[in-house]
Amino acid sequence: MFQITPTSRLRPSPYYAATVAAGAKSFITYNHMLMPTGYGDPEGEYWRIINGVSQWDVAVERQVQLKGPDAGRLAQMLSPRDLSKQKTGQGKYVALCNHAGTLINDPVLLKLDDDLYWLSIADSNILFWSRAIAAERGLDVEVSEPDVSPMAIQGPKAEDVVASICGDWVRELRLFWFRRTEIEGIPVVVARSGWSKQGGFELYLMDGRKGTTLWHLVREAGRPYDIGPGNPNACERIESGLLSWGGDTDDATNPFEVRMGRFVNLDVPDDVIGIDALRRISAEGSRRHQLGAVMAGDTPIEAPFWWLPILRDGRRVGDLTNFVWSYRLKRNIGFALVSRDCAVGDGVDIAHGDLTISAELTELPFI
Ligand code: THG
Repeated sequence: MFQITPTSRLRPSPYYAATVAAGAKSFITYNHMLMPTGYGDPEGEYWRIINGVSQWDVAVERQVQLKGPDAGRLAQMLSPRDLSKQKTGQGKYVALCNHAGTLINDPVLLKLDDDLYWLSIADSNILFWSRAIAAERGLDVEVSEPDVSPMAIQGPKAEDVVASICGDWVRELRLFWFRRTEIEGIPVVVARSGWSKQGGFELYLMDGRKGTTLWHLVREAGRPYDIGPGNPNACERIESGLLSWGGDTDDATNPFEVRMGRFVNLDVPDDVIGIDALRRISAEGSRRHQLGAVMAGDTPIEAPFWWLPILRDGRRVGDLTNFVWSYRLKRNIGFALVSRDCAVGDGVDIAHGDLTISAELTELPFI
């Protein structure tokens, strides 16, 4: 095998040394960084998220900081979700769209103060995008990437672990809400969030020199709960219907196509980027929608590298944008991005190399 060298082009996470020491076996690139994607026991790592508690290096979820008198105006221009009632200490899952209404990222937006916001981004360059929009609109706001690196603690026992570190107040946090605090002198933001439906928290480390210290602190606090290393888990997130921007979306996907219509408010101000296009798409109805696909057969099929064609009655109707063997459903399942006239219950065929796999379209989430 070859070796990959972390450099400024492939920036190491503050938790890099700790995850390598914990036995990280594979990585992906995301926002020009490396993220661990496995520690050698895929099924054990999955059940730990479902039944226990798991510790993830998600420093690749970079923050784009908006700071200054126009920070709130810029945040609203960037997102077609109504932010007028967002409180300090509240996060919101938002769609970022371009002028054509195409989804270009799906971050969590944290409001730290009236003049301070973080966009906790998926894998596309929102730093450049936000700076360009701020400059073109003549806004009084500074856009930067701060030294902030999230670690996720996910699973039904995550609350006990984080409460043992931070105190019982974390039990009262509502979904996506957060508070700034310190853990043994290390500045962090503690949020109830994370890319699983098993419950959990994210610690946004605000001092990149303290990655190893924070990792070990969480590992020690988690020991009574049998915490172990893990990562954003493909099986859990597909079962739970969570979107992976850039994985389940292409260069023409709008929010309505991928179940994000509930995060688009058509009556936001006219200066919100893409809102004209989104109003038109909403009125006309979008071309595609996202359903589940449950494949025939009860043994694992090797997952593909890229989207697979979906056919109905021999005609191409869309793509399977991911798939995985579900440990809970004991079926191969995936997301189908298919034309509007496809419906739950339809039988389809999936072209997977030399295989043709029959499947049934279903509602999302699967579980
Ligand atoms: N945490 C943080 N930053 C992130 C992610 C994260 N940045 C990148 C990526 N993940 C952003 N994408 C998502 C996608 C889905 C959810 C969160 C971030 C999510 N969705 C729930 C759902 O769809 O059911 C809840 C949405 C809601 O009801 O508001 O949680 O994970 N820091």
